[in-house]
Amino acid sequence: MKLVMAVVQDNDAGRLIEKLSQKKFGLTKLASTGGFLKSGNTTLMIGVEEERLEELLAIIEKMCKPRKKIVTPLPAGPADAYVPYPVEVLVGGATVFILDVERFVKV
Ligand code: 2BA
Ligand code: 2BA
Repeated sequence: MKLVMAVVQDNDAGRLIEKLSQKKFGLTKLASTGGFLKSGNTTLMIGVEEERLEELLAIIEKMCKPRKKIVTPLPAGPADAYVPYPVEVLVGGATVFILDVERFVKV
């Protein structure tokens, strides 16, 4: 078994969860916050049998779209040197970690 931790954008999370539930993937949704944008995103914890891993990854890839976000950096250093240039960053589709599960029990 593998544990997939997928960080996705809130905008994609609802549809993704619906699709995964339809396809009978077990999952837990965690509310999370990106360290860089400091805004909310969604982390899905999905325990999956190895033979369904590629199917799962294909669904995540299909449902999660990359989006551009504009960030205005917060002032740092002397105020008169601060020029608040907005910076464009590309977020997502999804950041996915795949871990080996040593043991999975329901008690
Ligand atoms: P359980 O299987 O005991 O799961 C309880 C909670 O544990 C789940 O809440 C979910 O948060 C987490 N969980 C279970 N399997 C997981 C996995 N493989 N990976 C990550 N987290 C997992 P819910 O998703 O709200 O499900 C509540 C109960 O509804 C489940 O109890 C199960 O009996 C049933 N269920 C879940 N998904 C279903 C589905 N697609 N179709 C029919 N019944 C489902
Ligand atoms: P955030 O940390 O809010 O990052 C949002 C986007 O900002 C990132 O998109 C990336 O394009 C950009 N970014 C992040 N850190 C940056 C930096 N130090 N300088 C310039 N640009 C930066 P994604 O890479 O698609 O990441 C989306 C979300 O996935 C992240 O939200 C974070 O919550 C999570 N994530 C990404 N890489 C991670 C990692 N190595 N470990 C844990 N979580 C990660």
